[in-house]
Amino acid sequence: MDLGEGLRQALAKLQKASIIDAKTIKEFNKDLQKSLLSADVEVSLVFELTKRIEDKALKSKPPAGVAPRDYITNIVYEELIALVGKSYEPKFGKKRILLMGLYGSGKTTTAAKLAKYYQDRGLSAGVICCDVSRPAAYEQLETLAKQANVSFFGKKGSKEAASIVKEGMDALKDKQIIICDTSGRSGLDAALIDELKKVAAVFKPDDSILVINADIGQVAGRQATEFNKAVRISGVVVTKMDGSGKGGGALSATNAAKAQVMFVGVGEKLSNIEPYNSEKFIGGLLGIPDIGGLVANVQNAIKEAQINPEDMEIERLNFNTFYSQLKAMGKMGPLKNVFGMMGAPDMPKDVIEKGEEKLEKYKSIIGSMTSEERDDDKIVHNPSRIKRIAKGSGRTEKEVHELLSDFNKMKKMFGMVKNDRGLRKRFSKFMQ
Ligand SMILES: Nc1nc2c(ncn2[C@@H]2O[C@H](COP(=O)(O)OP(=O)(O)OP(=O)(O)O)[C@@H](O)[C@H]2O)c(=O)[nH]1
Ligand SMILES: [Mg+2]
Repeated sequence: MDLGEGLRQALAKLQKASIIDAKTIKEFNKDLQKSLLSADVEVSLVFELTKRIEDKALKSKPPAGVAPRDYITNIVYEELIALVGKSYEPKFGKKRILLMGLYGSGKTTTAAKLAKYYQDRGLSAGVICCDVSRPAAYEQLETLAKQANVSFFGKKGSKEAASIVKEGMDALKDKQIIICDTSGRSGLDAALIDELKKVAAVFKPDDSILVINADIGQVAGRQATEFNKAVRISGVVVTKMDGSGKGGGALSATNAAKAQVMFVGVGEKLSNIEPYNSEKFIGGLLGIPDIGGLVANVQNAIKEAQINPEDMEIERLNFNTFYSQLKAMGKMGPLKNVFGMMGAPDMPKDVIEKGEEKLEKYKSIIGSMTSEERDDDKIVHNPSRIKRIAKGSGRTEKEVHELLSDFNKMKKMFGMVKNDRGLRKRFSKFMQ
């Protein structure tokens, strides 16, 4: 099964769910795990990802106006983006690009594709054939260069990659983009490392790119790490994304190996290359072509909720704000039904009814707290502090405990209000 199909099915199920609870999330995660694993995404990455989705989905609530399933979709989307790594934005300036990789990974094709890509965007480009092991490498790149309408340099029969590149740089010195194709091997052996190092020493590439075939899946990570250790790479091109079900595995493993995916090959034609765009990739997988729009909406709503000043007011419940809230309630007169009218969860009866009475008492108790204690209720829960506060305020320890318990009740209610945007609005209006 290809990664896209599995994900689309899992997401479709989630979108159809009438309620989204822990069970729904768990089921979705199971499907997600199955499809990621079948796309060759590394097992620990898969489990870390679904754990994060579960945590985020269950511990936070969608902001008003955002449907739970869109909210969850956004969480899944963000996690998948984090899994497959950042998009790449090519810079359009003079540069030398060294391509390397194992047999058949797509180096030669990519050399011509990249040269065309940059030339189509206004930069002059040329390619150098430094593959000294494959018999027809010279002809292959020469033909592709002609098709791409870019310059070509090579030395038929020469086995000296480093001297070829030196001459090639000279021959192509008026080109803004120079791309060097190198020999492939069945593995990264000492001879290949040596050859690549010699070429790099002369060529001094701005980008050293490892070309890998999407079909190798998670092995891409190990390959990126090994090449990076041996010859230092600045990024990766993943080819054959068009025909592989293991693209997700290759991208995630590359990202886990801390290598940037720069371009992806998406077909055999010379124009079939694009800068890596993880948003587009994930949108395609999820089968939501307008995922960008959906996600932007959800993200805006989340951002709005985060910068809401009412939110901050509620966040800062400490003994100072507790006192002023009690006072505000006192001014409202008969408080009994106010919270009910707002649609708030029930504020404990005695806090509401006796709020006014308690004000004086609480004022003196809070007055004997240190400013540290007023800021952080947690440290007050301590027998010697309670004793000291009671003594300082001329109140009993029981009364201090009473304050602490009322404070906790209000804090709990604030928590509920905070998580409900509509309620929060009404509440903050009422408190002003
Ligand atoms: N479908 C598809 N085919 C590709 C893509 N990139 C390369 N190919 C094909 O993969 C095959 C190998 O590509 P090459 O560019 O010759 O690979 P290479 O790494 O230079 O191979 P060696 O020089 O033998 O190591 C060719 O048939 C290409 O047409 C791609 O993005 N999509
Ligand atoms: Mg080649």
